[in-house]
Amino acid sequence: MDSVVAEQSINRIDIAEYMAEGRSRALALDNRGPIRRTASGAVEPDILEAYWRHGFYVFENVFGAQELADLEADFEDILERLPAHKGADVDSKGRPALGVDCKGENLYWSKPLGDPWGGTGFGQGRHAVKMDEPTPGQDAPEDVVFLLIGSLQFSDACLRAYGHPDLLAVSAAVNGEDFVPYTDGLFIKAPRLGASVAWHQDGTTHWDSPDWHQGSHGFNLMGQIYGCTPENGVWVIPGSHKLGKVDIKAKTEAAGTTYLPDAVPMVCNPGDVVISNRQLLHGSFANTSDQWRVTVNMGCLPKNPSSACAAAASSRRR
Ligand SMILES: O=C(O)CCC(=O)C(=O)O
Repeated sequence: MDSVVAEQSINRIDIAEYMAEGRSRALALDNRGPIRRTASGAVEPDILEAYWRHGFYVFENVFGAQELADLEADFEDILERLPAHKGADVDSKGRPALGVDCKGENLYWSKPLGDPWGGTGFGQGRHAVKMDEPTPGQDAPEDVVFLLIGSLQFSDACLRAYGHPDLLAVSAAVNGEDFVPYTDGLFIKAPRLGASVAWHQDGTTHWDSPDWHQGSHGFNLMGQIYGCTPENGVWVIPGSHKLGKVDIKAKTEAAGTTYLPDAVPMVCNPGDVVISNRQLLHGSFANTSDQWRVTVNMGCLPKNPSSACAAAASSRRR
């Protein structure tokens, strides 16, 4: 924790206070609760209205005890099968490591508590500003996996989560009936090791489109296996999905810090799932806390991004 104290003086803010205030601001928003449906099975309109207004909504208790146990068991199996270290072909037990036979890049590594993408060209330069990189403990490994892409091929529980009927109903309500899944991954934030994901907006294709709208780049569903806290969770700027491309450098320079004062954290219990508009300005700090955060990331895009979903058309325009 010494390193966190050091960062406080650099940024001249009290990190503990920032976390506590962010939590209060997040819990004061009217964007959390179970997925509620009307008698005809539609997602309740007030949920959709709050989603479009804030750009995110915390669905509580989506995964039940058995689904959570399955997700946790699969995640633990995945952890065991990771390469013993960056570049290794075998896991810590000498077996062929997960992903070594995959053609695509499945594993993303970082220095512990690092920010591998901030200020780099990764993702078409969308992570414009580097976050704080606290010093890890002396027993920390050289590198840690913080993102696994292609989780559905490694976990049936993740596959089942993707097909959760309530989440598919939410997807149809937001995107319109014709939508496509586009990503599957696990963001892995190990206690006292997990990397930061610098502030960014997702999506690269439709920012300059003449019929760009609040839903053009779809959304992510972020299922929480262990819950998430201000210290280890994703932070967002509510409403920023309506702004178009945000100048992140100018914003952090104006704030004098990457601990943006208008941001709020996603606060979740195990089994909660956040729907998060990909155009929201969002990011996460290095996980200096003692708690795991593992996000089961699932995303859906409208099949035709320029067509407005009838239910949301009136509230989704810029
Ligand atoms: O989970 C995180 O820390 C970052 C997630 C994120 O940036 C994303 O899903 O686009």
